[in-house]
Amino acid sequence: MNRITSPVFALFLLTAVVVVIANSGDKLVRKKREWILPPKPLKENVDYTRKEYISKIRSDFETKGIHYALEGIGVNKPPFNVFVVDPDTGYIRVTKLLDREEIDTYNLSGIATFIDGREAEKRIDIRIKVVDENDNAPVFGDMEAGEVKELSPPGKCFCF
Ligand SMILES: *[C@@H]1O[C@H](CO)[C@@H](O)[C@H](O)[C@H]1NC(C)=O
Ligand SMILES: [Ca+2]
Ligand SMILES: [Ca+2]
Repeated sequence: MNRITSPVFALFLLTAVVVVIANSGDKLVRKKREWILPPKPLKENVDYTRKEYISKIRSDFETKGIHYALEGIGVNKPPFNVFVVDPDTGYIRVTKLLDREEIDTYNLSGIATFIDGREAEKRIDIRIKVVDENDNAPVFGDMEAGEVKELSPPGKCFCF
């Protein structure tokens, strides 16, 4: 790169730098709006209930008086309270073992509000995927579930 320090090249460089700054300015603003630690997929049948959190939400408006909440199926719609969030820390915990054959993806909304109830941020989509485990292989081969019920009514014992 000897002798290419022409004014034109310098100008080109300067322009490029300006363009990059302009672009990243836009991106920076949007990045600031991302207030989630992206949740890792959770495996079905694995007990995560003792983990301090499986994901965190946090607002940039942060600290004083921000209150966190969740909404969605698995929180305030049945099945209730599979996921809970600490209103102060934004830590999301799971309270049950998950069953992928029941629900394979939880689509939750994270909400951050000020003390006066105003939402501090746009709601954030939190998608939690449940990873499959081969736990529902047929045990009775071709036998239908109905047959099993007929053969063994609940509460009765056929002890020979
Ligand atoms: C969440 O969204 C995905 C994709 O839109 C969908 O396949 C899935 O069924 C949704 N989960 C629930 C519990 O509604
Ligand atoms: Ca299952
Ligand atoms: Ca499974």
